Amino acid sequence: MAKLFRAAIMGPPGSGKGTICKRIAQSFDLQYLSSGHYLRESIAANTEAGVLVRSYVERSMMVPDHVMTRLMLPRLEQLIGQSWLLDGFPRTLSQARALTSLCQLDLVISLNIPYETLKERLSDRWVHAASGRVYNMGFNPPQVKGKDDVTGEALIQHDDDKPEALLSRLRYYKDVAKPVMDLYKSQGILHAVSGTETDRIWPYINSLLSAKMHMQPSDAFQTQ
Ligand code: G5P
Repeated sequence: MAKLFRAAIMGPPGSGKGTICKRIAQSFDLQYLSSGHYLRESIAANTEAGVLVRSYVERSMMVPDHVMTRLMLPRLEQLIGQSWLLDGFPRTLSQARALTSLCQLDLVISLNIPYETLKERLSDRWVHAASGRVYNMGFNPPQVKGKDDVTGEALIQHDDDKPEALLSRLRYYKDVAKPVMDLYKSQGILHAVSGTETDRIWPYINSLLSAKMHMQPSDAFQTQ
């Protein structure tokens, strides 16, 4: 039987978590769980959680920990016995501790992307508000300028992607991410990856995953 493998990707806004996770999930056949996606989904469905988190997500502010863990942990509990990859969760020490109470991660990748690169990318980022689909005018442009590929609806740009707002978001990210990274470093599972282009980082991540998936200690009988 295949070994279980549980991984998470951390990184500041615009670091390429979503882009890289999609590649990993496809190449390694892992269940992919994105906190941002579940938040947007609950907002679109107008659930109780969606109403609660809307104002945070719209302003790119951190959703409170207890709401995030209530959103993510039940989904992970349903995946007992499966391998998965987390994008954007955990983001705080409290979230990381809640996750540890459920299961142990095998690998955490931290994307270390220079501020100038993030600024350039996010100022060029356009999103389809209803679905959260993300485009970049240079890297992955829509088929028709200003329109979503699937629905043809207009794309928008977030105020939070403007340079002043971005700088304070990145400072905040660093402060909350540091203790999370320290925790995973102390467990020997943190791998920091630096670079300015996803396509150049990808081969390294690809080899790292290939190596780890064949040597990590959990096995098919692991239940937590
Ligand atoms: P999200 O959706 O997790 P963020 O802000 O953490 O949102 P974001 O901005 O979506 O993360 P990303 O996933 O790291 O960025 O990066 P991406 O979307 O793949 O790439 C960014 C852009 O760069 C895209 O346009 C992409 O095409 C482009 N790009 C990628 N690689 C390259 C490259 O090599 N070159 C170029 N030129 N471009 C490239 O969470 C949304 C909100 O939900 C809340 C927060 O409010 C958050 O703001 N939230 C949480 N709150 C509390 N706790 C949690 N755990 C939370 N999770 C989410």
